[in-house]
Amino acid sequence: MTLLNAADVPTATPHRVPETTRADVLAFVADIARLTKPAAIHWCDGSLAEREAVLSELVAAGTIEKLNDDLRPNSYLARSDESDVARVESRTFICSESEKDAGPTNNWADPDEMRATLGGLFTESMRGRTMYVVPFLMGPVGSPVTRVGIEITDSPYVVASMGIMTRMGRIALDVIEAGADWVKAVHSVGAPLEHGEADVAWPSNPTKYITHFPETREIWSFGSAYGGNALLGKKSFALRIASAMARDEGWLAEHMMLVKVTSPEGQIAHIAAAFPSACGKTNFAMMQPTLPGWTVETLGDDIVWMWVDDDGRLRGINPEAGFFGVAPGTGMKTNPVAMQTLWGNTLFTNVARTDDGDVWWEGMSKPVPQHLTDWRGQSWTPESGTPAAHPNSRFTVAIDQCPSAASEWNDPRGVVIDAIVFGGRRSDTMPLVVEARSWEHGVYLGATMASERTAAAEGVVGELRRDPFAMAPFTGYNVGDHWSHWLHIGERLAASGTQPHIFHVNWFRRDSDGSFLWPGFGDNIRVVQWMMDRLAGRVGASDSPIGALPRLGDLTLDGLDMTIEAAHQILTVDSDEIRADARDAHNLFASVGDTVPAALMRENARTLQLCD
Ligand code: SAT
Ligand code: MN
Repeated sequence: MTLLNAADVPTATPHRVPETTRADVLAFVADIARLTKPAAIHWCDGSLAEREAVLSELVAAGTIEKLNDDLRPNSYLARSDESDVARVESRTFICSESEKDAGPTNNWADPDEMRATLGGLFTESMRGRTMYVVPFLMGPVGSPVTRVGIEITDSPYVVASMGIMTRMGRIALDVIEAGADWVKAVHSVGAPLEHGEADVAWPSNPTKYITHFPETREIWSFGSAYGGNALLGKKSFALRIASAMARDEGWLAEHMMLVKVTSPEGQIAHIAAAFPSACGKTNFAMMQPTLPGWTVETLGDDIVWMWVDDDGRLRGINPEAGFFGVAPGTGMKTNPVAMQTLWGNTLFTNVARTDDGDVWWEGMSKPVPQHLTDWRGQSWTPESGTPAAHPNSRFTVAIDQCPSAASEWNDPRGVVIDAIVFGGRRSDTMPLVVEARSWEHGVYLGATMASERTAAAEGVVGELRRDPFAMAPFTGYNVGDHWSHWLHIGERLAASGTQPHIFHVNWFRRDSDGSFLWPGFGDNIRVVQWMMDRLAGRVGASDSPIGALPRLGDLTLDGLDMTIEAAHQILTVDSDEIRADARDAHNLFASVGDTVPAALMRENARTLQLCD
């Protein structure tokens, strides 16, 4: 089978023959090749041999280096360009036909104008490079919400990462071959190579565009090779495009982690929790409970797709197959399961390297090594005064390496969701945990959640930002319509009497001298225990303007190094703070405008009323 007109694509390496008969796939690949003029085309099959070839190519190019095989088998370290280290929300666009559909939380661009801009940027943008065709599945084979994409990219680093983060290659092409619809994703680092020109270790372009066309289900990304900017199965597809699909088709695509919790008595609960990037989803997903007899098993750490099943219950899967986790702060004390997961077969990005060829980052261990090579590739000592690992440095590793992975993680039937948790990083105002009064009130808590900024995206770290459903940068349509969609799903679940309980948590509350009041990590099981008591109807609560709070005696606090005053402080709310917060939430609603559901306006008014 000929893939392309030979005149269009100069052949540096032999083309692999695509094993698809789908004319739409062949046309897509041919069109993009004609536009971007790569030196070669490689169809990814997802095989081990292919993976090894791509990794060797990356080593040869200086993008990654192999770590010491005795210390970290089959693992690699990538150092990105210093200007390409996180998602770029200011360069991320939703190009819906109407501006209103993008809503106030997104950057909107006219689709025709954006297509014209992209047409210019992508013209010959892959010159001198190999263009990889990366078919990938989001979700296990056979789930009702599993979807397929094809990412075309000129970055072998993206290929290696997508191979870990998704079910990539032949497995996805087979689903397409069987007739599935698929999402178009086009990615270029935007750094064409002239004949004979030497490459840089991390090709990228100062001009960046991360663009989404929700109506035609397309993604075009230019200029960055980092994380969610470039691994287009993740935020771009599994959240921005999938949320638009989910709205149209009646399901949910959310920025959540998913766990299975088992109590000593054998009570099982599946909990989906939404927190903004770098607020502890991965730590929660891999929690090692400090209370005896409890287990937490991991289903996912970043994205959950949920649907209403034939029995009217909410079910969820994790569409991903790997973790792209924040390295700094991950250590044997904070997340031993992650540390065990990272024993080998891991691609690290922007962490520091030890002199014996292993990795290191802030928070991994005490004592701090006396000498390192930092994320920029510079010699580093504790006196350097700069972080050795970039604050948004990452590990990329397959879920099946995780010792706490639940056996259901790959089950197409997913799991029944018993509880939904929202949370953010708040020094004040929000208590340790509160249970929503109703589904509508729970949607209000999700819609109005706020969090202090982290290094996962550009912006001033620490600044408080409203981040509805932890989806502010990820909802591919109008945020108010997203809230209506949640209310609508709630009505469907109410019909079968199976609405999950909704909670809001805050692990990050501080006392007046700035130190954290709650130990967090494995001790968060104490909060989960209260939630499961609530699910089983075993425990009461005290009312507050923002919902039901545990009473002091309801939470197992023994064994904690915590004063009664501190416990009291995290389990109570201050009416003045809640009132101020509800007023600020009202400002958010005013900025969203007429798409805010009336039910949420009522919840806002009720919150203010209860503060008096
Ligand atoms: O870079 S990613 O978007 O994949 C990580 C994150 O921000 O959660
Ligand atoms: Mn995330």
